[in-house]
Amino acid sequence: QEAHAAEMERTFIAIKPDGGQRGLVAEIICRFERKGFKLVAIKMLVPSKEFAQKHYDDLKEKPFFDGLCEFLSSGPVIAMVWEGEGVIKYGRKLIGATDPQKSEPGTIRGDLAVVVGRNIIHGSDGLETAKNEINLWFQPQELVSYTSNAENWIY
Ligand code: FUP
Repeated sequence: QEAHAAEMERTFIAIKPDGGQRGLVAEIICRFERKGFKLVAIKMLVPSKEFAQKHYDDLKEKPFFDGLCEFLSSGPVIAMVWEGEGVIKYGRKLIGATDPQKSEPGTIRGDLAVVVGRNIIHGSDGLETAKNEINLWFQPQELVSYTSNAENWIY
């Protein structure tokens, strides 16, 4: 069981400041939880602008980079690690397209957001970025190892 959990795929998910301000934290967590993914780390923090710049480092050449980092550091962020088979790719599916005008209804951004600069949630886009982002946002001891009874029924 322990070895199984260690091998399970993980992704970094963050509710951005707009999600918190709009009272959408429970709604967003609920969608990952009821799908069958497992929450293994969660904390609330206001990231510094420097930290936001690190998080979005691969977008530093984009014209919206400064505004994006300013925004991410403008209020509380709910940082999480979710675990489960296919959680990186399927997490992105739950989240929906980057631009909420293009996200399908039924997705988090499709149902709950309107503009790309306020798209309420972040999710890692691949195995490598997931590892990097989890390492950036969390200390190893903040990732909680536990067995949930539900897992026996999900898998
Ligand atoms: P995503 O992985 O869906 O979060 O999308 P990106 O990594 O491409 O973009 C990261 C964030 O930059 C988006 F969540 C919102 C912001 N962004 C803009 O503000 N304008 C754009 O044209 C594209 C992205």
